[in-house]
Amino acid sequence: MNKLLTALLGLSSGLLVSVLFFSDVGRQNARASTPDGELASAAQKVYVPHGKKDEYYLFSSGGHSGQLFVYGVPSMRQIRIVPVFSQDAATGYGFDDASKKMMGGYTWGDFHHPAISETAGDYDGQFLFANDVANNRIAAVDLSLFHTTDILKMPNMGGPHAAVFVTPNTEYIVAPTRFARPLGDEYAPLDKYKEKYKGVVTMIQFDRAKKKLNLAYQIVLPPWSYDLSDAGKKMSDGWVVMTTYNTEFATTNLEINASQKDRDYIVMVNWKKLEQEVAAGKANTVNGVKMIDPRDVQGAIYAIPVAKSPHGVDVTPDGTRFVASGKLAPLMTVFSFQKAFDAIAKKDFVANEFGIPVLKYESVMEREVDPPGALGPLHTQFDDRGNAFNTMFISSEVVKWKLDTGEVIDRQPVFYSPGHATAAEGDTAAPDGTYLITGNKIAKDSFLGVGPSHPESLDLFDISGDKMQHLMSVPIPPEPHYSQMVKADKIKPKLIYDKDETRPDSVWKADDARIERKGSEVHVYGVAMRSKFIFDAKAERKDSFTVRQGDRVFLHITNIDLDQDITHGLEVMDYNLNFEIQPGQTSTLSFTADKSGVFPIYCTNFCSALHQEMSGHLLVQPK
Ligand code: K7E
Ligand code: CUA
Repeated sequence: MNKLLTALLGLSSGLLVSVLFFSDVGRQNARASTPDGELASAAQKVYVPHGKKDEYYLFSSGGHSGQLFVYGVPSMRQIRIVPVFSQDAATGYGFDDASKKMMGGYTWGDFHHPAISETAGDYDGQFLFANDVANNRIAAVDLSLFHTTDILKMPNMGGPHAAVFVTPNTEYIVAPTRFARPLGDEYAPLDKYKEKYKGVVTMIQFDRAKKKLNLAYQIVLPPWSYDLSDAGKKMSDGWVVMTTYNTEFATTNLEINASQKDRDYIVMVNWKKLEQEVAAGKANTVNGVKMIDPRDVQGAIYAIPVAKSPHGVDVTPDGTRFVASGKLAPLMTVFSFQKAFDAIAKKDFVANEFGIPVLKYESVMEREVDPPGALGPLHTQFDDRGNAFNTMFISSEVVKWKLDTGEVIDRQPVFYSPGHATAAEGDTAAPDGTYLITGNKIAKDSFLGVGPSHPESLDLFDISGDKMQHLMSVPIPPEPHYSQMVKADKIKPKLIYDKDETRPDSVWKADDARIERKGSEVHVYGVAMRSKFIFDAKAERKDSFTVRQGDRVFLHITNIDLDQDITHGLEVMDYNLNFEIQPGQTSTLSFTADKSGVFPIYCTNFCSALHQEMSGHLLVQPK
């Protein structure tokens, strides 16, 4: 066991905690002695006066909150929370019928890695994709509405952690699994791990017109753990690279048992080849999904040894290299796609693991970068001038180094323990080289205390010069893993929902509001407008309606205020119901009126001076 592993394992015994503590005292002192001039320059760079807008949107994953956090850069003001995998009372997400159905019975998700849709290797700003590691789902968020438009459940998976990464034209959204599991929801004891358990990569397509995700096919792999992945671009377009750990096949006590071997693997898969094979009908069907074994396809899969238990793997903007970060070996390894292709052509293989040809490390590796004292590299980002930026979880810093030479150019402290970093336009073929944020796991002394658990934080750096400049820290709810920083003018938000006159449940004129009864179903086709609800235009009291106890009630409400920012909400008292209807939107909320009595209804979203008057009644006649 090396020293670092001992230190990592010492986390539970408090050893690592004290290591962190000492280095942080040094950081606090360094921060306190920052010259005033430097502080003033940092303050000026992040100040965005009222009336001016930020240069970038930052979309940060919300981890186990299941949400997407939207910030502006460089002000680092939080602008929005978009619910993706978790219920949200503020927007009624997970309450109305459509979003409830989309969530598929789950009330939360563990969202790690957002990816913006790409066209020709550039963020096109139309959609954002998200993964739920806990419940095997992928979501698509429409960035014109800032609303989740589809969620896809993936069978045969064990936590799509290495997701989501998109290919350069969003041909595929790539989602490799973290835990190997028996296919088809089958039972198999852990003793049968090596034979019965499988790793899987799900390849998903997205229909932009219908805003729908579709399962294209799955790739079956050895039962290793797939940690992170990235898609090739330009000369490496067509390939996906993934880091693995637990190539030891450990089934218990992974912190020790999955860290035995000196090397794990980077797996390279050629999705263009597999796509052709699947199209030619060469796939099996498992649990309703087309599944292909890449070992049956000549030239579709290779493994490259890499320093043990790597975490991130990131393809350079020009697509010529990929950089792996060694969680347990404190170094970054630069690999060359060209060298890999040459080694494949020469059949320069050292072994065969599970039927996968293993390329010789020395033949594919270009350089190892090992800055002294820099510990716990997790993720790599890039600028437009050939530099790489690495987060160091244990030594709490960002290291800037030259891709061509491995020369370390700058190191700056982070407050504290960064996981991912995100560079402006970072995943594109042409990053901006302006800003970098780190998603930090520990905030410690950074903000006012809020009890035993502190917020997580984001640190913003100006990376336009040779030296990085730390500009500010902001708190963020749990938990920032990866994020996407995209030029503000690429996002085209709509001000009003498109008026869809073809929807049978929409009502666009107040006079058309009506109630239809079908047996025990009551359908209310109503409108919300400043400052009233109209449920039944013909009734004496248009803002109230009566049902019988046990009826199933459907509230189809259209917000006919076609005016930006005029949003209405609707709650039904004591029924635990609330939803939001944005301008031009029709939303349906259904429930069973199982309690008899009188239940006030009111608008929950402040919409006009007479918002308080925007109310009515649900009357439920006892059985
Ligand atoms: Cu937090 Cu990308 Cu799930 Cu690394 S992962 S830190
Ligand atoms: Cu409508 Cu408040």
